[in-house]
Order: sequence, then C-alpha cells, then structure tokens
Amino acid sequence: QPDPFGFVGLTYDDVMLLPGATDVIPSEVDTSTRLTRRIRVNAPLLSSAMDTVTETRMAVAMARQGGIGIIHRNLSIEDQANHVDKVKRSESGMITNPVTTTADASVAEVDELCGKFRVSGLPVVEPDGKLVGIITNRDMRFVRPAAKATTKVHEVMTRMPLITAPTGITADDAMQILAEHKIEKLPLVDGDGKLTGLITVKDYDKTEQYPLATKDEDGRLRVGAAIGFFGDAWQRAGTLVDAGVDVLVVDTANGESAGEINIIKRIKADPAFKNVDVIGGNIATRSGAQALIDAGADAVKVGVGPGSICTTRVVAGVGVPQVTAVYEASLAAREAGVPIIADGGLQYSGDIAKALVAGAESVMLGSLLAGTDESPGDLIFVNGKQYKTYRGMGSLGAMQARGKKTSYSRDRYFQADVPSDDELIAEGIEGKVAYRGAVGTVVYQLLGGLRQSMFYVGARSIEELRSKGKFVRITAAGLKESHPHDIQMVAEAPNYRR
Ligand code: RVP
Repeated sequence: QPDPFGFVGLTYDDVMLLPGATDVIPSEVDTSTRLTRRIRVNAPLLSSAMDTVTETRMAVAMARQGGIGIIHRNLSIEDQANHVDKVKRSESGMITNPVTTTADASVAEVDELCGKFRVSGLPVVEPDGKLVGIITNRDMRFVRPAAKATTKVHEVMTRMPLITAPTGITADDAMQILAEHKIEKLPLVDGDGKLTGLITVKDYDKTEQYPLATKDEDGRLRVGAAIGFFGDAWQRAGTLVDAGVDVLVVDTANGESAGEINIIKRIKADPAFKNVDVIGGNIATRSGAQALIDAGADAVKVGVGPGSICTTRVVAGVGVPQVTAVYEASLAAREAGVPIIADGGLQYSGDIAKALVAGAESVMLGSLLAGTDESPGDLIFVNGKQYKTYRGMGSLGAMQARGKKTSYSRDRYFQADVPSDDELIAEGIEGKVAYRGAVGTVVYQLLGGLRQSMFYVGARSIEELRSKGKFVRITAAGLKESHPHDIQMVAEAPNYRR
C-alpha cells in the first residue's frame, strides 16, 4: 500500500447509485446471476452459514425463492449432513434414491421414517431392490396406534401390480399418468422390476408454485454447506458431498490463512469432489481474492468485519469497509472470471444493487433473514413485541455451544486450540432482531427493491447493472437526507425500518 492514508474505505452508506436513462420497467428485469463458476441462481441471495440463520427450513425457503442457503457448521458432521439430505429430498422432479421400506417392517417404523423425511408414504422393496408394493397414509389410516408396532407392512400395503413407469420417463408423461390414475406417487422401475426412482405429485405442485427455484440437474433444490479446515474438516467435507451438497463454503474469518488455502487446493485436486463447487472466504483485499482464486476457488466471499453482529474491527482493529472491499476483490476476480459474493453489512434492499455495482455477483445475508419464521429458534417476546435471537458465530455463545473438544464455531476464528471457554476471544455479539414473518415475503421485498434499482440504472440484467451502474460518494448530510427525515413514521413500511 503506497499511500495508506490516502486509501479510503467506503461502505454502503457512503455511496449512492446514479439514476440514468432507462427503457426497462422493474417487472421486466432479470435478476439471475452467477453464484459460482458453474452454478447460476435466479436471485442473487445467499443465507448466512450461521446457527441462528440457516438450517433445513431456511435453505429450502431460500432455494425456492431462487437463491440458496448455506447450512452452518456449528453442528456434528452427521447433523449437518442430515440438513443437507433433507433439503435435497424436500422436492424433486424425480427422487433418484427414494427412502424405502420392506414387507416385514412394522407400520411404526414406516411412521417414523415418514416423519423423519416428511413424506407421506414409502415404496416397499425386497432386499435386491425389487418393488413389491407401496405403503402410504391411505394404507395406514385404519391401523390403531396401539397396533402399529405389531402390524407388518405386508398386511396393509398396496401390492403389485401397481401403476409404475419405466426409468427415464419424461416429466410431462409422468404427470399425465399421475393425473389419469388419480395417484400421488409414481414408482419408476427398470426391466427387472427393480425400483429406480419415484415421482410425486407434490413436487409438481411445488414447481408451479416456485418457478424460480434453484435446482440441480435432477430437479432437486440446491444447497450449500460450510466447512472449516481444522480437525475433522476433511471428513466433514466428504460426508456433505455424500449427502448431496452442491456447494462447499470454506467458512473462516481469514480466508487468506494457509490452512484455508490448503484445503481448497486439496478439494479441487480430488476427483471425489469434482461435482461440487467451492466458495472460499472471507477476504477483503485484492491480494486476498487473488490467493483464493489461485488456490482454485469457484467463487470468493468478501467481508471482514461488516456483519451486524461482528466485532472484529473493534476487537482486532482489522477489516475493510465493505464497498471498498468488494471493489478491491473484484479487481482480481473479474480478470479471472470468478464471481464475488458480498457477505455481511447489508441493511436495506438498496444495498444489494450497491454490492453488485461495486463488483459482486451475489450477496450473503444474516440479520435481514434471522428474524423470519424459517430461521432456527423460537420467537421471543419483549414488551409485547416479537423478536428472534441472532448471534455472531464468533460470539461467546456460539463458540461455547459445542464445548471444548469439538470445536466448530470457534475454529472460524482460529481458536480451536484454546483450552478453556473462559479464554476465548469473542469477535461477535449475541442479540435479537425484529420478527419479520416468512422468508418468502422478505425476499420478495429485497428482490423488488433490486428490480427498482435496475430500472433506475437502466439495466435488464445483473450483468448490465454491474457494467452500467455508477456511484456518487455521499456525505453524512447526504445520508441523513436519504432516509426519511423531519417526520415521525406512523405506519409500518414493509421494507423500511430505522
Ligand atoms: P449481517 O448480514 O450484517 O448480519 O452479516 C452476516 C455475516 O456476518 C455472516 O454471513 C458472516 O460472514 C459474518 N459473521 C458471522 N458471525 C460473525 C461474528 O461473530 N463476527 N460474523
């Protein structure tokens, strides 16, 4: 840095986008973008890998809205992989690996599996995979609760011959069969009568309800998951891949650390991981971005200290205001063709367009989503108002959550070796955010705001927004003028809170 004090760090509140000539209206713009080198999404939004933000429900909701959720890693490997598995099974054009049961299992066991995977019935197979029947709610309805443990599947299941279809049937043809026979589940079988897949009517309903959903080639929702690089991180990565994860996010507070660079290189070199993309982060400089790109990252996540719950900039005195950080990182990333994710610090929908114009291709949100129904945790009431808890992964609460030996959250802050809870150095705080209802309505407002931005700038696509958008720097007086002023709000706005 030749002139340290001439190098100014700017953030969202320091800049505004210039309005310009436009021939598009908000409803016409296309908000699709690149998440990683290989994966596109219809909405440039990720939910943070935090234990008060993203587990199954959030990840499903985000993918349905066209974005993606990143399952946090303050969990055992098994629990985290379970979340991934549940998202992948939540809806799909075709389930390639359906949960099944056998004829001699009990109805109680079927009940348990149905509850666990949130399905209404299971194909029944022989040990070699041959389909022998199907058992659904309809078959189990008249089994008394007390008899469930002793009633066997073969006593109540619907037996072959069933309505089935051959492997490889098209979606439209399958839908026709479902409609013609008024059935909800269509097992797919190969020439030997072995079960190869399952198509359900529920999944078609979902496809119509969420046309922008982020899906893989098999029609399953996409999901990401966070890993670190200490301890059992390698095993975690492998287990997540086995569970079907689409993207791994190497999630540390300093992405330029030797450990992170090494694990990215190792993943990218291993054929077992050839179908997953890897997001590296976080960094906040051009050289940081370059280091992750050189290691092979498929996207680079930017943000050191901007998070609403983050105290890194105060505790360590380290960080770069986010608009400058994104811009600097993009100087390396644009050249390499690697997308940037702007992580943390977004307060309003207008900040999304600012992040994209500064150089990002998508944004990651914590506090804006933590107050929704789909985030983990219960509603809390304070003075009659509704809130949900939200905490930094570097807060004492998060770092202590899994005890001393099994370090998860704490190794994000490179404190896996700290011998006792009392000796941890927190880099985040614990708090609460206002309850905001369903993710769907929050994302609707965020994307709506982004569409307005694109209209003002005259951009039909995110790519066009990024190339056409221009900033003006504003002062504290300009920021004051930008917010409502000289008035007391008397009605709640759906997209504005002080
Ligand atoms: P925000 O959206 O401003 O709430 O920020 C969320 C981001 O903050 C996360 O995606 C993560 O990068 C970062 N974070 C999470 N925990 C902490 C911390 O404890 N310092 N920071």
